[in-house]
Amino acid sequence: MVMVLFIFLHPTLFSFFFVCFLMQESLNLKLNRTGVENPWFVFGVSYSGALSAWFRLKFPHLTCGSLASSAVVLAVYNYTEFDQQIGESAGAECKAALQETTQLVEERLASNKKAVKTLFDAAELEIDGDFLYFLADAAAIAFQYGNPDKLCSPLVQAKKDGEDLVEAYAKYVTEYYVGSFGVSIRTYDQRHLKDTTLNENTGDRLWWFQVCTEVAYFQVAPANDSIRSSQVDTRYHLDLCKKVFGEGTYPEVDKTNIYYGGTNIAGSRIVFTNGSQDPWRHASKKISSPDMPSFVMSCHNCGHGTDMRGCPQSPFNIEGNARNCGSPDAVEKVRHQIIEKMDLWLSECHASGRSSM
Ligand SMILES: *[C@@H]1O[C@H](CO)[C@@H](O)[C@H](O)[C@H]1NC(C)=O
Ligand SMILES: *[C@@H]1O[C@H](CO)[C@@H](O)[C@H](O)[C@H]1NC(C)=O
Ligand SMILES: *[C@@H]1O[C@H](CO)[C@@H](O)[C@H](O)[C@H]1NC(C)=O
Ligand SMILES: CC(=O)N[C@H]1CO[C@H](CO)[C@@H](O)[C@@H]1O
Repeated sequence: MVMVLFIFLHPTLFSFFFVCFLMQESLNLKLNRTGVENPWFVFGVSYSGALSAWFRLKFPHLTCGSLASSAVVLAVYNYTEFDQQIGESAGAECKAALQETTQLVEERLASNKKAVKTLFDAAELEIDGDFLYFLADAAAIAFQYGNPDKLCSPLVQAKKDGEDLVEAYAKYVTEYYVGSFGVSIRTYDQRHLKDTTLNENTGDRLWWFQVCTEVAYFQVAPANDSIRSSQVDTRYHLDLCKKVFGEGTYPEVDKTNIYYGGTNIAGSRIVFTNGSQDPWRHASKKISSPDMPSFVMSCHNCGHGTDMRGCPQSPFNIEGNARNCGSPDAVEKVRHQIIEKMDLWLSECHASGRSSM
């Protein structure tokens, strides 16, 4: 059983090992020296945050420590906390407006499918589940990447003014999520995900393959009080996996969690961080344990990887500024805690002469 995972997940970690090795060689070459072995500290955010923690777990003798920022180390099958966190991050008023919007969209999908999809410039998403998943993700991103007001302010205002919520949401989605955040609608199209030709969007298919075989994080609607459409359910995700990758493709989350330990990861010298508003934080390690401190940054727009990326973020502007976070102090405090741990672990590593390569 473990061997299967060994084949799938291990090559990634093992290729990291080669990257370290090659970087050390090229550094030594550049500085005209031989045989010097630097101490290594691993960094990563999100899935690469999990890889950062797992690399330290599997190669403790090659590393001095790891920062696992918003690291999704726990594979979750039905990840209902994702939607619940969006509700919490949004607050009562915005959450209610989002829920009403979803209900209206569902009604219009039933009465005039083409019109509502066109309103979102998303007529190409023929499968309703894909369209509803796209709309759900558009809301999630505002909280995940530190821009809650871009979504909530106009929506709550539209509700107060008695305006059409679907139109207000469509404006946010087309102007902000697609227009400025820069997401491609094709990302949500199962037909596109089936395309195996290599191009700049190949990553979409690769990510779904990880989701459909190892980690799931199926962002299903919770049974009660959901923001997203209840049509975004377990069956939608399993159906996508089957259609995109073939019969019999489903995520073996238990194997993943047994192999790496999930939130019971038996690592050491790993800092975990999470952002208070981030829907992903429930798949991370939230509780400190000896030698693996976990820090939270709490603020109005503290999201995914805020310690490394600041606020807000988008794919084209990854490095946000901590000064734009609701509480720059909350972020700076965690950054200092990370630096303290790095200093300590690097010095201990140096003193013991181990964990270098
Ligand atoms: C590199 O180091 C060697 C041995 O110390 C020395 O002979 C050589 O001149 C150095 N080369 C450069 C470019 O500094
Ligand atoms: C996930 O949710 C589906 C639908 O509610 C349910 O049938 C299934 O048992 C759940 N699986 C797990 C592992 O919780
Ligand atoms: C459903 O959610 C509402 C609103 O959060 C809550 O008041 C209610 O107790 C929940 N019902 C159940 C069965 O959990
Ligand atoms: C240790 C720590 O501060 N982790 C936090 C991460 O987020 C959860 C959810 O809010 C908090 O309960 C943890 O305290």
